[in-house]
Amino acid sequence: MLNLVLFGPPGAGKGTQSEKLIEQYKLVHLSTGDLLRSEIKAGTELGLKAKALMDQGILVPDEVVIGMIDNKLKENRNAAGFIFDGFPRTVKQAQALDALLEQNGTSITCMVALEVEEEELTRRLLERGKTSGRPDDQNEDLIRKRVQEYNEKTLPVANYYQGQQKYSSIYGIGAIDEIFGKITQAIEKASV
Ligand code: B4P
Repeated sequence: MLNLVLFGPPGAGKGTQSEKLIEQYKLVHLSTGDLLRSEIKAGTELGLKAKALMDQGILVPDEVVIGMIDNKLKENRNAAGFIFDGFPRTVKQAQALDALLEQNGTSITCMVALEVEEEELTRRLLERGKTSGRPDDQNEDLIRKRVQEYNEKTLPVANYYQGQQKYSSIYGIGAIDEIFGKITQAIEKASV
């Protein structure tokens, strides 16, 4: 079973690369950002609470996202593996994910971190904001806030996987297919 964590700051290319990885490895894609946005679209109570935070560039509480992932893992018991995109975003989420996977007799295979400078992240997200309709992509201050949240709360997750010798880092600027090639190399190396 292949369980991959795709890691990196907002706009690093996690969603973009996930689409290609799902096709290549037939994994179930679990993006907490997408799951939260579908709750918002459906107008659920969870969605309303999440929207208030996401529109300010702030992380949603751990319990909320851990609960969503727990449900999705249960719904997909027979999957060939999972790609976790935008999750875990805190050390508490990483610990919870390990515990949930252990209950199913499996574990994370590897974490691949995409490294992209802040200037390029801002440029990409503002560009996406022109067509995505995502409020969190349309304002430079908000993007700065999201990067700040990442640096403070999410970066320690990299150390967590480093401690488990499951971490690899890839430079995320360049052609999408070139970056994809480097990610698949890292996965193959971790899977032997
Ligand atoms: P996400 O939906 O995860 O948002 P993201 O980080 O912006 O997405 P991503 O990084 O996948 O975008 P991509 O690079 O593919 O989260 C949104 C919000 O939800 C968070 O701020 C938070 O509030 C909340 N949330 C989500 N998960 C949570 C969790 N676990 N805990 C708490 N809160 C959570 O795409 C960016 C753009 O770059 C695209 O337009 C793409 O075309 C472009 N691009 C990609 N690769 C490129 C390349 N190589 N060259 C040029 N452009 C490229």
